[in-house]
Amino acid sequence: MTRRVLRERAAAVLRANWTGTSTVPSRALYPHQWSWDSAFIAIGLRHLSPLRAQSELATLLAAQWGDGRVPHIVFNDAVPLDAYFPSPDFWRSTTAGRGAGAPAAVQTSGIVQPPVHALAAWLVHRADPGLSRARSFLARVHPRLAAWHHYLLSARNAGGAGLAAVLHPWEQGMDNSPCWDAPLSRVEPAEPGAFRRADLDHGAPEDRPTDADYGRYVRLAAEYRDRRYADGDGLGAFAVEDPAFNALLIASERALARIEDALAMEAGDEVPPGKAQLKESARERRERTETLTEALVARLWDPRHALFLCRDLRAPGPAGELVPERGVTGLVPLVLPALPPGTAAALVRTACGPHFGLGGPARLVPSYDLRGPAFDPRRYWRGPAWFNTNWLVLKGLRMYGEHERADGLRDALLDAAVTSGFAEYVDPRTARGSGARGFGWTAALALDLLHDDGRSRRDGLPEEEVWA
Ligand code: 9WN
Repeated sequence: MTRRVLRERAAAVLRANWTGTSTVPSRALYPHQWSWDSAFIAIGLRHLSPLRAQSELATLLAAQWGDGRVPHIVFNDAVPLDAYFPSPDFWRSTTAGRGAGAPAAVQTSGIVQPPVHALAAWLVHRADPGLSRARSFLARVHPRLAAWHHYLLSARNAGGAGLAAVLHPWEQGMDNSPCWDAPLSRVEPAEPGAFRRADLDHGAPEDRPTDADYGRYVRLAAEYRDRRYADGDGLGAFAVEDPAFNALLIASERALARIEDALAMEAGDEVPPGKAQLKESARERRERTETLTEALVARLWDPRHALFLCRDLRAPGPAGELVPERGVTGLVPLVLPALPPGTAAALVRTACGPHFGLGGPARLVPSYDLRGPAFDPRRYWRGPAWFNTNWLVLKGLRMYGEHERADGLRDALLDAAVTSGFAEYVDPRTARGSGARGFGWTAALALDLLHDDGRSRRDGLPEEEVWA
């Protein structure tokens, strides 16, 4: 398969999933706009159409709530209610979310997803800085991204150490990861008859979360809604500090500092935010990336596993406890440049060791421990390899100079993407596809990986800068 054919096929997926203002992850399974999907999709789309990539992010951010949260789903009101569950009539954003500032003009969910957006916005800007300036792209997204990060750093600082907590497995994005089994075990599932899953109309039951998991997802989301999406002392039964979520927040803080630097170059001091204010904010963000990285290491690094683990804030004890499960989330902090000495090397050894098997039994990084008791190569986030997490691990390998391993992973990802028909996820050992086909971020990140060649690291192409 030539690079040209791969590019055409990936572009065709993104065209087919484009609605005119954003891209659906999958026409059948996920027929609305999803938050972190859109960020990854914009990262790939910038190679085809920087204009569409800008619109992708602008559409998502237009649905931001007054309190700063960016909802995990923005619903398309032309899609029938029964096409996806939970639908707008479950979330009731315009009524239950009114106090938290949910928009009146569009229906959304009330939970969030990982903050990949500032990173995506910076990469989209760098793909065509002229177009970006002509359309004031950075100036338009900057206040929304700043409010989004502020929300996560304040309202979600449930553990008090500065890290953001997720209140629902859907917020972290790796929905049925075994990392959630212990924290979720305290949640009473909703009655099976109280809801109807739409995902099983399109996906094989053995590829998807179980009914018991769904019952717990529904209970948690309904309780949050019934608290009118208020954060603070009344946090619900599930609160977890997650390594990938926080690593992405830190990487996005760095990107937001770069965005502020770029805006400061053009700003005067007459109209706020002026040059001085932008520069000061960028400086504060850089400092914060350091303190947050320290907090991430202090709270979530586990030397025994040589991996970052999730912290279950609802477990007994003043700071909750670490969940002793190896999920791919624990490898994602490799994208951070300022890890303490030895930590990155230990993470690379873990990625390539018996539990994740990269370069050995696994072609792609599995979502969960190959040797773990809950490993299942087909079921969603309990083993299969996903393209977004693999893309992040690959960026981390590059960051720490592991170029041979990164090249091998890139080639395996491109091959798996095209042979699986741009599957949602694949068996990490055989690359056999599961879940949706024509999946948005698989196509987008394959497109991006076509640009991840030896040249970018020699010449320091713009996208490399953001990771360094
Ligand atoms: C719930 C859209 C989303 C991804 C998530 C993935 C899956 C939804 C679902 O699909 O979650 O948000 O219905 O299972 O787990 O990461 O953003 O692609």
